[in-house]
Amino acid sequence: MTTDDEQNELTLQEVADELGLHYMTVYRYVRLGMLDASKRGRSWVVTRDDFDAFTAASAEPTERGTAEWDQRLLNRMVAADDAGAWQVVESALTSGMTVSDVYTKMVTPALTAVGEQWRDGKIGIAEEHAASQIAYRIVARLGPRAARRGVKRGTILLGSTATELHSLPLSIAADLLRLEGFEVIDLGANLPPESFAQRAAVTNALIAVAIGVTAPDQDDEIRNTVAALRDATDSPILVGGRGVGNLTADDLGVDAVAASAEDAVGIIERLLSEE
Ligand code: B12
Repeated sequence: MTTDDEQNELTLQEVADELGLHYMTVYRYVRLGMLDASKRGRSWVVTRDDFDAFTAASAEPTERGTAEWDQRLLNRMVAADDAGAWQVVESALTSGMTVSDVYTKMVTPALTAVGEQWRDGKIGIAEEHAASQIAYRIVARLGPRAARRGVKRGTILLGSTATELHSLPLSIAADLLRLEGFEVIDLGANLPPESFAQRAAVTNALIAVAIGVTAPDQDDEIRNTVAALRDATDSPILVGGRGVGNLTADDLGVDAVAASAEDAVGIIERLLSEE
């Protein structure tokens, strides 16, 4: 007996037959995130809807050509396909994307889409967690490529509030700042204010402290963290991340609010020139 789902699914061999392609070509499309597929037991299957979407997309080239990197990465992340996700990143790097581009044009939009799919009930917590783990492994592999040789522009201490659990955005922001020549110490999420402050007090060549917040309703926690940091250091303090929402620097008692890691670079340069 077959379920409705099974009737609407194609094996990779069936896809290959319908398209007149070799099985391995179709398998490559899947592993490169070009054709959406999921595991059924030990085999990959493609839903009829995804097959139709793939053939429609192949028929009319999009504005961005065939390399819709963020979408391809998203497909592999949601399918919990770690090796395939890395293959997409490697292909993007080979085609000339920079590490910074991979973070801002692929990993961040893919994670944003994962968050939206989870919020809209299209994927469950397990898929969201699996996708996030894959993102972590991508960050780990990209990390060495974000290191810059030579004299550093000073140290930025990066951390979070005690109730913030999102550490991935911090890791990504850290690498984006490293790519701009800063030394970055990333203390991660879930950080007690007094520990953050103690580390700030003993950090050499500290030019700024950045607090990253992604979860909503962190206002009071941010203020607690800022109060502890102000007692420990005279360095400027900035706050960044989507959890800041509409809060201003004045609301939070900090020197600046940065919408993105790219913005943070200009803000830190401005704050240093004002000192
Ligand atoms: C992975 C994930 C998790 C994982 C985190 C794993 C980890 N170790 O990081 C887990 C499962 C723990 C989690 C938990 C929760 N999550 Co969550 N999560 C995500 C997800 C899918 C990806 C986050 C991510 O890494 N994004 C990639 C980063 C790089 O993108 P970004 O945040 O846009 O960052 C950019 C800028 O903001 C900036 N930036 C970021 N940080 C910093 C720091 C500094 C200093 C600077 C300068 C700049 C900067 O630079 C980036 C590049 O430009 C997002 C979806 C999304 N839209 O991001 C939801 C999301 C952030 N989560 C959300 C929610 C609601 C939660 C929970 C409350 C769910 C719950 N009910 O329990 C909890 C919060 C727990 C807590 N108190 O922290 C919401 C937040 C909504 C909001 N802020 O209003 C989101 C947006 C999902 C959604 N669409 O609703 N989550």
